Amino acid sequence: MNKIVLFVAVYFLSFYALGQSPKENSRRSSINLKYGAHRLGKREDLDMKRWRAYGFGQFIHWGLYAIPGGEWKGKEYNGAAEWIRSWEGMPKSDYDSLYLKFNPVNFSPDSWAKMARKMGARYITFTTKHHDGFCLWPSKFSDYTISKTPYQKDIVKAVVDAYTREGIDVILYFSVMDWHHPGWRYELKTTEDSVAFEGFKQFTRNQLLELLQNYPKIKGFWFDGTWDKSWVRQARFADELEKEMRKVHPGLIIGSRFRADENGARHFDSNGDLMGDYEQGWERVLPNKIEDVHGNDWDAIMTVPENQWGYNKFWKGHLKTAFELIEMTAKSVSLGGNFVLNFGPQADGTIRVEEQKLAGEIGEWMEQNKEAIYDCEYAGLEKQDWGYFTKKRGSEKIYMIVCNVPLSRNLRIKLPEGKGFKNVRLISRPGQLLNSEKLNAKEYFIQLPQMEVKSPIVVEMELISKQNEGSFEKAKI
Ligand code: FHN
Repeated sequence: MNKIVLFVAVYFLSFYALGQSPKENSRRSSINLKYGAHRLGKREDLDMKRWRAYGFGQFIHWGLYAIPGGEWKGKEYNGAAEWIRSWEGMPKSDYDSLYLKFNPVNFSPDSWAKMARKMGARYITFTTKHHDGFCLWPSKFSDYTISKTPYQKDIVKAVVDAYTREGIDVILYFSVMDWHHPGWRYELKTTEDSVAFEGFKQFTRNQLLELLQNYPKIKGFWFDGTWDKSWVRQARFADELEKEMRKVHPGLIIGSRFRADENGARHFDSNGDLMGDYEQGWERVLPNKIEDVHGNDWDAIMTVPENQWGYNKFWKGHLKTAFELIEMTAKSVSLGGNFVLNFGPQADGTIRVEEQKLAGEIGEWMEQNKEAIYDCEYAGLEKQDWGYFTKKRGSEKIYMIVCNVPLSRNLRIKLPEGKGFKNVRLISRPGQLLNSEKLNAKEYFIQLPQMEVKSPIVVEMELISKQNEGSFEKAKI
């Protein structure tokens, strides 16, 4: 008996000393990695808690690609507008001279930030440099920057300052892949390639440290363009650089797209552990169930058309409606993630009317219903066909974001053993309690009143332990 007690104590103490839970540790132990995940489980510091609570954010892709907007000399490019430089229909020299024409005289960072705040965004991810290598800040390490344009002014600074003033946190997007830098390679095949790429690595480090120094208010980096073989083989360099950035900017948030481990595994290391502070792979697609996110933090980024990030004058195919985007936001939060909606401003600095309209419609809904999105998490309740449950962190408050109102107006809910609920009401009519009906030991109907439904409606309630079930209201609307 004593031996068993001793064994159990040593077993658990060993994990405690390593700062890992038994489950996490057993996954970790399979392969010994030098450049794998730096941490197991979620970050629990204040910066990360703040990130986790955002719920909804804005992405902005802006750069030289906004000038052609998906078209060059009367010909239409069928890919994503920000990739037009890679198209044979546009000579590289034409693209590389666009900076001479970049002069966004109507750019008003305050209007952008105000629009984002009214839309309900709590953070922005902003492109400092996309794959074309053009820098929207006056980088000391490049000759291809905003200061060489007729506009000249530092756009990154203007965005960081304006959004911060509006209470919106800023994350900087940075593409490691850089088509402009002479040292960039997709693959390192020769010694000459490796030498050139060493120069590129130092350039990348310099630019990242420069961004941290210039814009100390930022909360994190959103990395992109990290999938090519050349970068995937830089496990040690990227690992050290990540540590260096975190050291100079404590609290910095970095997603899972920055680096690969020594075996080339990306996002998740060779042991299946997340590399970075949150999973950054949900691009234009959302998880469907809580198991899909493996207990990690995550965000999902979404375009309005199928796949256009930078400004595209044509915007073909299905354009997502405000209703669809609100539903995606609700779904993301219900599965413990943040939802981030992309905007592609025009070359003159204005935001297209379709995006302004969407922002207005989403904002109207957010104004009324933000309580069900901000600081909310996975509710632990079985999903129902009418929509999504969210739960206010650290409380028993549950929200039902109803995207499909049943013809019967009865919303089915299923609660865990021993749980009941009270104070059920529409967020939009806090003074009126809703009727409910018990179906069996765990299931209930919440009855919606007759009402016009133009966008998702939100019902709130408090979960209680079953012994208090007597306090169940059956009130008339
Ligand atoms: O190639 C880019 C694309 O242009 C866009 O920036 C998206 C946004 O996440 N990232 C890359 C594709 O994954």
